[in-house]
Amino acid sequence: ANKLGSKKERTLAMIKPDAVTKVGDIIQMIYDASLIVTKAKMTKLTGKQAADFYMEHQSKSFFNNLVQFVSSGPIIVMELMGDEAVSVWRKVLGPTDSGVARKDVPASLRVQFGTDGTKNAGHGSDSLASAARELEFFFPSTTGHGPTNTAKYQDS
Ligand code: RTP
Ligand code: MG
Repeated sequence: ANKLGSKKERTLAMIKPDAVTKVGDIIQMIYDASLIVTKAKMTKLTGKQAADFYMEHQSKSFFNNLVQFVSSGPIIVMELMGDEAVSVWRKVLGPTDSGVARKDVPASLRVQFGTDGTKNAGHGSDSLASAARELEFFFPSTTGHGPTNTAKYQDS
């Protein structure tokens, strides 16, 4: 914690396929929340990679829809950094269901750019532990043996 009692954190933000064209507005929302973008890339997940990423939800009724949706087109993933980045970014996203989120004031990212409980524009890590796993998934740490890393995740 710093002098003000807040903690610098990193989190994984994903702009889902339904909102990649809104990347400009979304980056503005990131800056307005006093977070900074420290890593970013546009990519596309295979169904298997999407299932891996969301494996905590594999027993849920919505799992197949979720995997299908998140692998349906390009996504943008970012490492965000700032005071309490994990909770701050989830607050920017708003409630999971964009339909429910629509009742929120002020308008969250999911209100503005999402559609429903599945097509909801964005993802944010839900804890520091999730953030560590998800950042490693998309931005694997290199082991110091030159420019090629042995990524669990690779662009394809
Ligand atoms: P996320 O992980 O994407 O940041 O979203 P979240 O924490 O707010 O919600 P979570 O419960 O982790 O669900 C992950 C994603 O699955 C899709 N979903 N569909 N009932 C449904 O149709 C349903 N419920 C969840 C959403 O895309 C949600 O963001
Ligand atoms: Mg979640």
